[in-house]
Amino acid sequence: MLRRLIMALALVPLASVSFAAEHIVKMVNQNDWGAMAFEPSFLHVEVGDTVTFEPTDYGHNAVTINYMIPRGANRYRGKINKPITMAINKSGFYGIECSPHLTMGMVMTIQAGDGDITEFEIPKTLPKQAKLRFNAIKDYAMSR
Ligand SMILES: [Cu+2]
Repeated sequence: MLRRLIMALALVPLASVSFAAEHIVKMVNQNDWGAMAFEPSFLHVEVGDTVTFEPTDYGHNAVTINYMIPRGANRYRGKINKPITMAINKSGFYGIECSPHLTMGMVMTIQAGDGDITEFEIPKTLPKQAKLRFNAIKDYAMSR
């Protein structure tokens, strides 16, 4: 009995430890999504993971679009040409923009945890190119 209890206790830490993943997103002037883009532009993570945006090309930043993130999610505003690490603390969908290139469609989507991509809402008030990119990302995510 005691031995069983000790064994059970010994297993607890292993069972409760989850390894947070660190994801990298590059900010580039051109990729398969078009001019001014995040690579990748769709990223599926788990709550507790981090996402680091790297200024691979010149003149970009990464900012949470605060009306396109889960309630209570961390908000971030990266500086131009600087990396920024975002800690993903809520499940759901996150819209991310590059501020200088939002009007050129430089946006990306993070899915945290399980979710239905059809529930990712793309506000009509966004610039046209940003809406187009978000819709293309959504189509891509649905086709996976
Ligand atoms: Cu940019």
